[in-house]
Amino acid sequence: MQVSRRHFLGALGAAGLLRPQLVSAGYPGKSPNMVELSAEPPNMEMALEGFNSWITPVEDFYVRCNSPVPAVEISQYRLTLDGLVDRPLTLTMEDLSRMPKVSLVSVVECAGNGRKNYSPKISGSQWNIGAVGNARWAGVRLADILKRAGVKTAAKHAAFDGLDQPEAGKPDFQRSIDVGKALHRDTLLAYEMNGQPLRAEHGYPIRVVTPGWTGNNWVKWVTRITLREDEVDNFFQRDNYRYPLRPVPPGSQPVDPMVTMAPVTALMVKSVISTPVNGARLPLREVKVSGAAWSDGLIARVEVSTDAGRHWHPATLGSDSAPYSWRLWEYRWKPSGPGYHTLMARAEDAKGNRQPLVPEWNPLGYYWNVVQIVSVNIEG
Ligand SMILES: Nc1nc2c(c(=O)[nH]1)N[C@H]1C(S)=C(S)[C@@H](COP(=O)(O)O)O[C@H]1N2
Ligand SMILES: [Mo]
Repeated sequence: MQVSRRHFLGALGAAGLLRPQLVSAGYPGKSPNMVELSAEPPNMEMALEGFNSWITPVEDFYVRCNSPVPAVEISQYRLTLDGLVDRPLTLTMEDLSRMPKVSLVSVVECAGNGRKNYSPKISGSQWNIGAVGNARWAGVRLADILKRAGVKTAAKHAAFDGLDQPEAGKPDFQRSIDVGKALHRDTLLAYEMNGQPLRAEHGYPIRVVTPGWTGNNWVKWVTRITLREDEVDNFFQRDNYRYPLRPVPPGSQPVDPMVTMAPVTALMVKSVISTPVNGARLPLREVKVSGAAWSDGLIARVEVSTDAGRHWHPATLGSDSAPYSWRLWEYRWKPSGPGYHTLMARAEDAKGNRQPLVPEWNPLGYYWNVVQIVSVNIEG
């Protein structure tokens, strides 16, 4: 067995021997290839190579924290369920670990992934392409807990609060989802990511997993679930993570977001070309064009154009597939000759949704899923 240097150092780091050297990308134990947006709170995106692997290793997985990562003493941890329920509950980690364990693979993508590319520019984290990853999540069904508490018929939304405390002057992070999604059998309170306990920056000990939905709904370090009639009254629900109900002209300001905009929920179909990289100089021989594609459900096909969109060819989909996972794909391209070539990939999901050919600007910069353009020089 070959032990890569990175894994070897990782093992030493876990033993606390090499910590200073491992402080990379602003957070201990994260791959040095990650692109750091801010060190504290930690915000970092996956490098392009991450799209070459079906399961994203935790060290490569993007991190998005609105507030500093909280420290948790597991014996003190409690999960409270209250609001419009028949029997309010308080559960320990021990209680949760005794409930049936469920596991599934799902993409999680930050709604703002790609924001950097919108024009006119939009303020907020300037994510480029890697605020997304595909992991195996395991935990308990949120529905199992909700059923124990008994959801009253008046309850329409489930609100989540986590242990993270905002920095001075900033709002707390709270979010709600509609009760239908909360009761969906695939919505989890997860305690594992890729077979390991969640790491601190990914929500230890418990996070919400809403498969097929954007990252803002995947509340980390969750300690309180409140059933409500309406959406939670919080900045991150009211004024943020909302998308216009009707398309708006580029550059317009959000107006009355609770009326004219809806929460960002289901992922939109998207594909990324990870090889070759934009600007690559390649010899004149067959080129592997590859990457990943995802949506809020299954991917039906990916097509590749190597002539600026005149012709499209089916890509071969990877064998690894799960209902909410991304799908790897590849296309073997025989360049017609030397020179500058423009490559594109477009995905279609099982519901027939396709990627747009031009960006659809929106005030808060969400759902960037326009067909990506990669240009390469074939030498000769
Ligand atoms: N408590 C809490 N949960 C949170 C956040 C947060 O700031 N606080 N960020 C959310 C956002 S915007 C995203 S995209 C995902 C990112 O999850 P990750 O850091 O595990 O990749 O967590 C979500 N859950
Ligand atoms: Mo996000």
